[in-house]
This record gives sequence, C-alpha cells and structure tokens, in this order.
Amino acid sequence: MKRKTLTQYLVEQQRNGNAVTAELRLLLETVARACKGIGHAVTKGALGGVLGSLESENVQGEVQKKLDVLSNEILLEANEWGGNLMAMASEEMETIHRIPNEYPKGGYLLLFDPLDGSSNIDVNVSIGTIFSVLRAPEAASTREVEEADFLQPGTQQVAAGYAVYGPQSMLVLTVGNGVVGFTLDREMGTWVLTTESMTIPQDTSEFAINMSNMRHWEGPVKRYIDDCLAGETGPLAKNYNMRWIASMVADVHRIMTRGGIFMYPRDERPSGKKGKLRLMYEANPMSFIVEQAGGAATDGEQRILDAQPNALHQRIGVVMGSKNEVERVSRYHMED
Ligand code: AHM
Ligand code: MG
Repeated sequence: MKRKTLTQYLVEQQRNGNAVTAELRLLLETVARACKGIGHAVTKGALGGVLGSLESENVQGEVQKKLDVLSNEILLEANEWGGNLMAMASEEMETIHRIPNEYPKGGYLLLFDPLDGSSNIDVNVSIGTIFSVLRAPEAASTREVEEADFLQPGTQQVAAGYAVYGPQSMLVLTVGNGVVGFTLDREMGTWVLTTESMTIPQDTSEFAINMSNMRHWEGPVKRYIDDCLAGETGPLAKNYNMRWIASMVADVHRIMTRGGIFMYPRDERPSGKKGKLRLMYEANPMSFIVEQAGGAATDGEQRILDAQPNALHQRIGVVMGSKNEVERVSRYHMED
C-alpha cells in the first residue's frame, strides 16, 4: 500500500485551501525535521553523551537536562533561517527569540516545549516535543516583535502538534482540519501518514492523574476521582483503570489512541494555585489537538483555548480528553 508522507499531506491541505499557506507548510516541515533530529539524539542516549543534567536552571527554576537544552537548540537552529517566522518562544528560554537580522522574516510565531517529560529522559521512558503556531499580528511587521505579540488565546492557533519519542516515533498534527498521525520511517527518514483521522471516544473508564497530590486537590477534583475509585457500585457505575506516565505527550497520546481523561489540575499548594503545566506551549497546543479529535479541554471553569494569556510562561490547570468525562469534571466545578 502506498502511504502519504507529511509533505504530501501538507501540499494537499494547501491545495484544498485549508488555511495552510506555502509558508506554514514549510514551517511545519521544518519543525517536523527538527523533531527527527531530537528523536535521533534521544535514541542515542548514553552513546551520544546526552543524558544527565546541566548546572543551569530554566526560567521556571527547574534544573535543565542536557537533552532539554540540545532539543531547544535543534529547534532554534532549524527554524531560524527559513524565512517563515518572526520569532520563537520556548519553555527553556526566559523571553522570546527574534529571528536574527541576517535572515528574512515571515508572518508566523512558533512556541514549543522542546522536550516534555524531563523526569523520564534518563529512565528511557517516552518523552516528546510540543509545538504551537500563531500568526504574528500585522502591526509586528512594522516594528520589533514583542513578547506581547505572543499573548493570543489558543483559539488563534493555526497549527499545533507533538512528537512522541517512544517505541515508535510519531508526529501528531492539526492544522484545524482534524488530527492526523505520522510514524517515522527510520530507514527512509520520512514521516509517513499512518492515522488519517484521530478521534477520541466520548466516554472512557481510564483516568490519568498524579495521585500523590491527592491531599492538595480542590473539592471538585477530589469528588471526581473518589467517584472513579468507587467503581461499579459508585455514582459512575463502572470500574475505572488508572495510568500515569508523567510525560504529558505520552499520556495524551494514549488518550488520542484509546480515550481517557488526563488531569493536571490546579491545587491548594501555594505553588499549585495556578496549575503546573504551561498554557502557551503545553496546554494550548494539546487542547487544540484534543478538541480537533472530538475531545474537550478545560481548566475546570473555562475552556482552555479561550483563556487570555497574560504571560509567556503562565501556568494553567488542565483537564482534557474524552468529552463526556471532561464535561462531568466541569459540572462538578460548577456545582461546587
Ligand atoms: P516538564 O515540561 O518540565 O517536563 O514538566 C511537564 C511534565 C508533564 O509532561 C507531565 O504531565 C508532568 O510534568 C508530570 O509531573 P509530575 O512529575 O508531577 O507527575
Ligand atoms: Mg513540558
């Protein structure tokens, strides 16, 4: 069977007028190429001398792993010179990275978490890259692009995706026209379309949450997980299973594949009041993908994609996945 490559898929989307401009297509191909490079470094592990930590911390005060920094560099270098972008922003950089003057500028902004799931890097468990593409505001082309130009709600994303580096390397992508999945053909070095339309089942009996935070949870989250744990004699009348990989990309990829609900909620700790995950390059792209696959994503009170960001590294509570279950959690918040 002859399968489509990422390039073919994007050219088709461009021809069908699905908001994929030639510039966006080239940008997405470049990001996908960078993900191949990151996947390659991840696969080498100790043989590439890339495991372990550096002395440095990122803007969130987290110790940087060698692979976090390397992945960030791979994405910056790949995307700097193509002429499709005005600037980039990353979990690993305090502020935005403008395209240097020696290169032409384009009309898009790119945000990424270069390597998500840092605690899993050195233990050989699946990790991934998350990215989000926004249009640069018109006004930014006549002056220097600013951090404020990035602060657009998730509904404004023109594309989002993630790569998961696991037993297979996969790239999952949306350009606002459903969700497609590509598997890396390692011999050919190409991303090959293997899932034409990823959809999340509306119902589920599998939840993903870090249970060690239970004592800090807010009431509605506690109530929901209690109901799940009560099993078939409880209010939800079914038995639930639990999975927690601790790499958002891998946990959400499982949900994209067989349904489920993923939660990293706000909690009552001073450090947890705003949630753990970052809005602009974790929650927004993943919410766009999940919604495009028929799922839902909320912080408990509001749809994540509607949240108006006020800082590049802002955090948010995250509840996403199978629609009926996410709506149940929202209802519990309303009833609280
Ligand atoms: P990171 O961007 O520093 O890797 O942190 C984000 C990760 C998510 O991938 C994952 O869902 C979460 O942190 C796991 O956190 P915990 O270790 O508290 O379970
Ligand atoms: Mg992350």
